[in-house]
Amino acid sequence: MIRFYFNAAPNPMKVALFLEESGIDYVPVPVDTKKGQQHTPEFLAINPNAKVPALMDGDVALFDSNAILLYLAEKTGQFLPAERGPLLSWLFFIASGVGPYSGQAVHFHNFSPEDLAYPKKRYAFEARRHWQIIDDRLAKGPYMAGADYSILDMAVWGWAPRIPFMIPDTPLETFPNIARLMDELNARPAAQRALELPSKHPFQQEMDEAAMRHMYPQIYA
Ligand SMILES: N[C@@H](CCC(=O)N[C@@H](CS)C(=O)NCC(=O)O)C(=O)O
Repeated sequence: MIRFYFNAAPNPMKVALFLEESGIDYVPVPVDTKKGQQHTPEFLAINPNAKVPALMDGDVALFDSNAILLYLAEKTGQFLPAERGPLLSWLFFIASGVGPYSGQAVHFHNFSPEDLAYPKKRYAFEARRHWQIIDDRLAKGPYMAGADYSILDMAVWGWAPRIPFMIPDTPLETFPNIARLMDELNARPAAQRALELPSKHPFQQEMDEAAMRHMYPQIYA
């Protein structure tokens, strides 16, 4: 049995989409990062990086969203592009570029305790550059891997809705091919179920000082 450790953030949602699309049996386990549940010894034994998502497949512990997507695609044989070279390149590009730059851009534009011009400019610039590369890729075919819907599209689906929160004055439609893919995926019943999953659990909504301490301890160091 698979246990899926999650909250409503972009990286866990990619995995929620795969789990719902594949029909694989799983138990959702909420991890309320605003309450500091990512720092418990039990969770750190699964993910020493203290972040969601994480997954237990029997006694195999997995962490990092894109690694989990690849693992599940290989395990089930579903949503796995046939050509391994491009799959690895795009998956690692998303894991090492799109995700981190997007995360830092969201942070400096929305959560930084100081209004810092240069980090805001650098990360918005880099986020835009990375998303443009994704949009250009999607201009060449319906999906990231070409003809078929795959884990690469799920990895894009997690972060793309946050574009307006990371690049000022930039609605999602600035990237028409990404917007088209989001519309298509969001219309899928599996995406609807994935999006509803967090609302079935009582996650703390308020970003109070305790939540800031759990999630951004460097502010108080
Ligand atoms: N590289 C990791 C990043 C995971 C990550 O940053 N997760 C965020 C949510 S999207 C998190 O757990 N934040 C809580 C915290 O930093 O305390 C992945 O792709 O899974």
